[in-house]
Amino acid sequence: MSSLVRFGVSMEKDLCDIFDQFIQEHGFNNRSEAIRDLIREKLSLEKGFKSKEVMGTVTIIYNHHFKNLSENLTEIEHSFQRNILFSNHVHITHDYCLEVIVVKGMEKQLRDLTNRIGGQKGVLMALPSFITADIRWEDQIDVSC
Ligand code: NI
Repeated sequence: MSSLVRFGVSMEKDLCDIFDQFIQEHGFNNRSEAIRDLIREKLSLEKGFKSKEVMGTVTIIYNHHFKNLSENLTEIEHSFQRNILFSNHVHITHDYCLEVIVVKGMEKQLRDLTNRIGGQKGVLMALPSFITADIRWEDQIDVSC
C-alpha cells in the first residue's frame, strides 16, 4: 500500500453542506474516504477512452455575471469549432444560464474542451455525456416488436 498524503481542501460552505449530506446518504465514514472514492471514479472514467471517436453533449451551467466569462466561453468554443456541431442557450434564472453543446470528435479533445469550460470561474457545472460514434445500435437495442 502506498503512503498517505495529506492536503487541505477549500470549498464554499453551501457546497460542503451538500457534500456532507452526500457522505451521509452514501454511508462513507468521513470526507477523506468520499473524496478518494470520487477521485477514483473520475479518473477511471477518463482512462481508456481518449483515443476513441465519440459524440454527445457537454451541458454547462454558469453565472453570466462573472467578469469576462461569456467572452471566455465564446473564445473557448471557437477554438473547438471543428468539434462543436451546435449549442443551445437557455436563461434559467436572472443570473444563471444553461447551455447544451453538441459535440463530436476524439474523446480526449472533448474532455479538454469540457475541462477548459469547467475550469472557468463562474461555471458551476460542465457535464460531459459521450457515446462512441461508431456504435451499432442494432447490437445494443432490441428493436423487434
Ligand atoms: Ni443566459
